[in-house]
Amino acid sequence: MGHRMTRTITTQVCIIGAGPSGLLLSQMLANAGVDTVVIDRKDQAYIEGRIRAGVLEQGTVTALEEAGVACRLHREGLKHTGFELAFDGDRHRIDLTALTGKTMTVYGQTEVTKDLFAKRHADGQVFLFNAQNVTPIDLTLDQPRVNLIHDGDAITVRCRHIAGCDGFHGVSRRAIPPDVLKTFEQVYPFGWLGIMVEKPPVSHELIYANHQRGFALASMRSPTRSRYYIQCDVDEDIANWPDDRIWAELAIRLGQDAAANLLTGPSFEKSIAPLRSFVAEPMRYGNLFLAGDAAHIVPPTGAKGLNLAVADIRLLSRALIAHHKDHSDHHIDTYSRTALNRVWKVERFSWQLSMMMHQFPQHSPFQRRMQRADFDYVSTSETASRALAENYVGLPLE
Ligand code: RFL
Ligand code: PHB
Repeated sequence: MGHRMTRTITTQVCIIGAGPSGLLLSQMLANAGVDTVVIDRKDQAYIEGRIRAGVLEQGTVTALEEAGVACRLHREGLKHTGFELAFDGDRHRIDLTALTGKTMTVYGQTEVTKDLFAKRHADGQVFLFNAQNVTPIDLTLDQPRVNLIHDGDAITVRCRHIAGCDGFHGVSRRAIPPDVLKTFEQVYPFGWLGIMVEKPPVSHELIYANHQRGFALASMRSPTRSRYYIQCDVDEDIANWPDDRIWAELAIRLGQDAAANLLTGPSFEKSIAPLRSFVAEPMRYGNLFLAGDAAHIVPPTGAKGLNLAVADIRLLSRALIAHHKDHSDHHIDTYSRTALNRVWKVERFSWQLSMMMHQFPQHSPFQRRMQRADFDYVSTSETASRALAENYVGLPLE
């Protein structure tokens, strides 16, 4: 197939992926005077429409503040000082603020993404949307490149560094030679069916419930918009879950008290997400750096995916700025080790909370009792509650 034109673009850092990781990185680099080009295989409307995370750690909010994109977040975000755990109808509140001095903020990933796009466009950021055949090459050379097809033209982006922010299904991680890349994975035997509803949430705080019939989560996006999840089979046909069945199941799993306050209505988004734990090591190969979902996946139970991505970007932006502005490679050389150190701790927390809160088909009555004991211990021990809270509000950057 012939291409109309061949074009070369030169920049300092080529960012693959315009999700929250790639957008925030380009913003932080731009603020420091480092030039980037951002490539995505989708377009802006598609990226802004992807409904995913909803809960931000204080460290994430600080990063967005420092990047200069937290104005609307401060206006519209909901501050949460705690959340609830439920086990077969019994409930226990984790007072995050009393236990850690910190809060969480409910503000959708869709909104974070919109705010970042607005600021990047205002600053004149170069984006290449709907890019095809995106291929990072010459990764161990001082001038790596990213080749792609854009609007029928063959484009080469020449740069000094490449940031692989292209999510779990992206090309960056796969560009690392197989004898260098180590991956670690656990797939869970269920998924989360999520719905969005234009009704006030059942409770002003999140409720994570483990019930004999499976996990359920009551979350929200605003005082008038709620987000619910229930555990289902991974290969479940979504057609088997009309809204009525979801509401009936939520009423049972969240427990009687919650059921009494459940405001139902038609859902306007419904999808099933698989649950996975995944880590790729190292997060750097030559002049390619992985960040966010490109390098690791956590099951959503701990609300950590987006927050972990932002933590990576804080470390990576520091490293790239030090190189391009201060000619220091210390942070570049320690990026993978420093990031992975935190990644594994967040993986541990997300895995542990997932193990505690779901119904596993293969579980024996003994393992079921272990989950109950976990819940009872957290409910009665301030030390156990604090350990959970410390992880939930977000571990220190390093
Ligand atoms: P993204 O958001 O996947 O963005 C990657 C971008 O790369 C593009 N891309 C490519 N571009 C060019 N060439 C290619 N070959 C490409 N391949 C892919 C894609 O089009 C996309 O635009 O990764 P990023 O930026 O690292 O962000 C990570 C977060 O999106 C993710 O961790 C969170 O959404 C996870 N997550 C949650 N995280 C939280 O912190 N708190 C939560 O409450 C939370 N809830 C969730 C979640 C994820 C969920 N799903 C559906 C996976 C709830 C759900 C249901
Ligand atoms: C969400 O509101 O989408 C959400 C909240 C908490 C989680 C996961 C997802 O742990």
